[in-house]
Amino acid sequence: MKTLVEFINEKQADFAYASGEFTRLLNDIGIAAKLVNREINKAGLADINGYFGQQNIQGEDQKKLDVFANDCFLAAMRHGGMVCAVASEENDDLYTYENAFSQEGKYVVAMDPLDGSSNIEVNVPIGTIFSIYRRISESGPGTVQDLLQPGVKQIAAGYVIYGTSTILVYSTGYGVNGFTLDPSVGLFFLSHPEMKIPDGGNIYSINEANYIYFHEGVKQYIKYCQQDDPATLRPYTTRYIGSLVADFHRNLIMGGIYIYPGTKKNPNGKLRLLYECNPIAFLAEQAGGKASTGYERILDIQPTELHQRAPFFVGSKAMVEKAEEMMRLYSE
Ligand code: AHM
Ligand code: MG
Repeated sequence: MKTLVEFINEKQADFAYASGEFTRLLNDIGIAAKLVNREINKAGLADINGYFGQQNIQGEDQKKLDVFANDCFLAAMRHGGMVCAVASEENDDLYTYENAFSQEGKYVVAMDPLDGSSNIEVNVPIGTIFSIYRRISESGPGTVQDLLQPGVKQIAAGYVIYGTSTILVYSTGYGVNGFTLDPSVGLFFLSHPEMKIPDGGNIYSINEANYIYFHEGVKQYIKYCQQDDPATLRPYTTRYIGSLVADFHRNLIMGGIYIYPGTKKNPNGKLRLLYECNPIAFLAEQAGGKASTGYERILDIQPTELHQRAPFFVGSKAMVEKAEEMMRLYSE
């Protein structure tokens, strides 16, 4: 039984950016995940469900658990002093640490502290997503430019799924590994070593209620998924939880595609490039899958804003390529 901490220490030597500091950063993320997990588990009991009374920059109502998770991860990273700045879904502007120790930190982090938060009240899996870069600036408080790096520059990314079990999945660019929290001892144990996404699958995940707003290529891909062709496992099956982390985690294990496309109303879709698409795309590629806007590789996009959005097609390689083919064929 290997713990997350043992695994990180063991793998440090393989890792191009190997440093005790980086190891501590991953450990701190693991600690914050445990604290958030504890609060989520008692969410139905305590007066912690419900709205916080403010809106975030996207105009969405913030919930108490969103705010708790954000505070928890920010505090865990302050404590370690390895991170100089954080871009969070819950903070309008870049969050920078004021303490001199953190300002010397070599890393910047983009995170969605509680993804899928519309599912909190109904006991459906939610998650935390994180993405780590080396800073570009030399020292002092981190800058927005430190965060505006394309996803290929990530040195690590991962998520925590708070589901029937709590699992932390991460990659430092050397494959993907998953660790399940044993709540009785409070430790993450390696449970999903060297995760590989099946090349094909029969699950497609998309919010089909938006069908009338979809690009013709997306509509045609959905039709393709629904055709009868047993040789290619069609018709596929639909699974849509409405928590990106949970939908991706299932597809990672079973094979499948998740799509949040651009629509006529919102050409860049809904999901945020820095802390939703990029980290999930990094994991998908590391597991042998693919992530695209429908036309181009997610990880190649040069971001221009902290909260920018991108259309997102991610999952099994063959399935994403088929969807891209439809987008090209039916270009509007
Ligand atoms: P959030 O970060 O505000 O929770 O939004 C992101 C979530 C994803 O987890 C999920 O896949 C998607 O939004 C669901 O959106 P929709 O309800 O439009 O299908
Ligand atoms: Mg969120």
